[in-house]
Amino acid sequence: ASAGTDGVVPYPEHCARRYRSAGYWRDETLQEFVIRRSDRFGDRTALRGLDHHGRELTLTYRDLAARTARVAAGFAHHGIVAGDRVVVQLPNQIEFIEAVLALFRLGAVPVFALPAHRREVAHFVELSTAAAYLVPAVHAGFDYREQAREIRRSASAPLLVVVAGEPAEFVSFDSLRTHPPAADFPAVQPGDVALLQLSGGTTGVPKLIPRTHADYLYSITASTEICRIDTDTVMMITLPAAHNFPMSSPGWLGALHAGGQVVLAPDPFPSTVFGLIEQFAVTMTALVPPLAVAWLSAPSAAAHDLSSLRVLQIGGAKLDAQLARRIIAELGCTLQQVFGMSEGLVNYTRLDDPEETIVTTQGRPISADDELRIVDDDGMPVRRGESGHLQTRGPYTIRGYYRAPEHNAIAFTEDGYYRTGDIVRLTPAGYLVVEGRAKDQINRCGEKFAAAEVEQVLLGHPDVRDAAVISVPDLHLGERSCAFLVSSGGEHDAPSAIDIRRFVRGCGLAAYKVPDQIEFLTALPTTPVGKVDKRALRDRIE
Ligand code: J2J
Repeated sequence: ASAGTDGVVPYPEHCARRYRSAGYWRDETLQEFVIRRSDRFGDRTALRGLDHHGRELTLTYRDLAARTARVAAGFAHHGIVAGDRVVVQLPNQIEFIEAVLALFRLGAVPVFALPAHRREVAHFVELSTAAAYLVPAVHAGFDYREQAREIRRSASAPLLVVVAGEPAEFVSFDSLRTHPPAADFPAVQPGDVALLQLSGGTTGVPKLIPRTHADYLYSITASTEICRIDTDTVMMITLPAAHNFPMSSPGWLGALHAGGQVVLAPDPFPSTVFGLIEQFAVTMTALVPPLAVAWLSAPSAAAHDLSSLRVLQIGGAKLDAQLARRIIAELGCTLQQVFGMSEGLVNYTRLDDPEETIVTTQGRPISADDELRIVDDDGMPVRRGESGHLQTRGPYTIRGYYRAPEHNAIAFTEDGYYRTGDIVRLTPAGYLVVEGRAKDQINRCGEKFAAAEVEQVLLGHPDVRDAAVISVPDLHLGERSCAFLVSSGGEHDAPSAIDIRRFVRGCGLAAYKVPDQIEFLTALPTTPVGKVDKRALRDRIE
């Protein structure tokens, strides 16, 4: 089955025609991306970072294209062909970029997992019927080969495992590079699926987001213009490079598209990134709000020259206006708020907007053809300026999750709008202000996950009879998660918080989903219709 059409909800033909004639969707694809960039920017520096050996590398556009060609040939040698899905789970290292660009070359479809994911990966492999899985050997103390073994054991189809590091019984990434570049690969079409991004999720398991070559490239190139990315840009990738934000808004793909430099930060902490900013004269990077707090309060800020930093993008979670003002005052750079989503729609404050707009709004859409609808609980449009549920459709917003018809019936309106689950209002100037969230999700440090996913796991504990997970405002994380549990043995026989945490981890959930706070109740409060009353739980914490 090809990822070109199967399981993907297409854009209606009249919309596709409009997006092409308006010039949003072009003939360009991500398949030729690295070759075209190399033709144009050959000897310029494209990428700096560590490889899996811990070596510091600097690659020109020509180097990157040459390596990509070899890695693509290596994947092809092992049977990966156009349309195959390949789950990529690598940290911010050179091999991540090489692998993704090589898969694009082949017309294969990367599926982006985060290094923190554990049992989630088995789900991505199954859902996408992946042909291959790409991992580090050991990263942050975790042996991914062990995880690969387990996934391979339970997978319903053969799975090629490629390891960036000591491969054990698997294929080593280094060996992929030994293959002579192939002459050519079958051409993909602009409307084909280029990649599968992860959704934060609002149900038991995270959904996959099919983005096409044309729609993704449009959002990237339009973003490079809005953010004024050019050959002088030095973009540091501070967040995990697999995230939609640092990948495409405009992210590392945008920086490479415009001929700039990409610097991969192996971790986002001041002790690492301040040195990189100084060493490579970084001009721009993207952060989530809790990281910005960590940067501002780092004692080492004064010891480094951060004056090269021109634009700091903050997004992924709500940025408090006071913090926004502090960032501008203390870092002395232009702040850009970014309110985006892997499903598509991205809003930016513009670089020359008045400071008040930058501080108090989350920006406006990329495209004149981004359609926004703000509705009340009954789906009726609210009066302009009032807050309501944001629905959107447009030239780079998906019409459905991958292989998820039942969920799509809920997550999308009949006329193709995506129900973002965000509560927003519009300012008179047409800027969005994010007021809250209707979806049952936790946004912890910018990592989103569904409350239901953790609740299901908690209910599997033999001593837990009922469970509800909510988000609670947190000084350091933005939001932390709190699990309310009802023990089967009654109040005095409740398991310990340590036991619960160990259990959740043992079930293989990513660490960021393990409840930060655990409270026991004799019963969960319910609403008149018998649903768990999460508002009452929230009030309890406050
Ligand atoms: C409040 N909530 C925000 C913001 C995202 C660019 C930037 C971010 C993402 C991203 C992205 C917010 N203020 N500034 O993909 O390309 C919350 C909303 C939204 C959800 C999407 C990009 N910016 N959010 O964060 O898919 O709830 O994408 O619906 O990870 O994050 O999360 P995600």
